Amino acid sequence: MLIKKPADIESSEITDQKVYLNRRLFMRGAVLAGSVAATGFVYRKLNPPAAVVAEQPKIAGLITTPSDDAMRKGFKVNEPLTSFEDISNYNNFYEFSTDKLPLAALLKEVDPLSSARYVAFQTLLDPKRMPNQNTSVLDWPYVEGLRLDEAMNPLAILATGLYGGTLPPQDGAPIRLVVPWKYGFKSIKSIVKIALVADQPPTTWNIQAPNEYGFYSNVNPGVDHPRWSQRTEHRIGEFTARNTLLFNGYVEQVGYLYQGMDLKANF
Ligand SMILES: Nc1nc2c(c(=O)[nH]1)N[C@H]1C(S)=C(S)[C@@H](COP(=O)(O)O)O[C@H]1N2
Ligand SMILES: [Mo]
Repeated sequence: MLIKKPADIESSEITDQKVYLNRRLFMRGAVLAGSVAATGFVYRKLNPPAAVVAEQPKIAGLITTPSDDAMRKGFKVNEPLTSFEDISNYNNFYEFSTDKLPLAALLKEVDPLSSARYVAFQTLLDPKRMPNQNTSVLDWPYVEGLRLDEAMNPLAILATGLYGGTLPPQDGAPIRLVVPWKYGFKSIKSIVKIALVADQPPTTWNIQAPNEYGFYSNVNPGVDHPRWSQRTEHRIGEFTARNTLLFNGYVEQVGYLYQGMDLKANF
């Protein structure tokens, strides 16, 4: 099987780390900038320019308690900022983890029974630390699932890191699924339970809106969401739309999984 190796992927195809980590701010900024008249002001407020590192006095290894004045000025280090060049090129794999294990390796390790046809995943249920679990916006805990052969595909990744560092909480620490050929919600975060099951397991967005979100949720420009087209997509940090690619461009790697299936019926 062919898998895109780091060398096959142009660095221009990888989302810059700064852009990735700030994308919510960015998207908020973009929405407001589009809808509010004072665009420049609002945009600058939500996306302040990068902090300038001021010349710092040498403190020769002394650990001091910061004065109120220093605290007001904010956090600064006696280090030059990492260059944009370094940040955008220090990636060894896609925009994802370097610490990754294909899910397949784990499944082989447990040697599934022949009756196991699906893999079911469950997120941590902890309303104290995840306050929205006190609301009924979704059915908690978040659950997801894959067919066993999908889960065995080397592109179905269990990730514990991002850009060579540990996985930030908001990206699903300590361990999450990454299924690059499916829509984002299949990539369940902060997993606490993985089960091999005989029947197709329930999935959160399918429970929420069964006519809008199917079990498969493969990226497919030819199958529209009932409320919007899937023909084009916007990449984070880009202003112009791109054509959506079938299976997010991984036809060669995952196409065999869906041979002969009606992808409109199995959306
Ligand atoms: N447990 C859990 N996993 C989740 C979600 C969630 O709300 N809870 N959101 C999903 C959605 S809708 C998307 S688009 C991706 C986003 O992952 P990212 O924030 O790391 O890009 O996570 C998915 N995994
Ligand atoms: Mo999403």
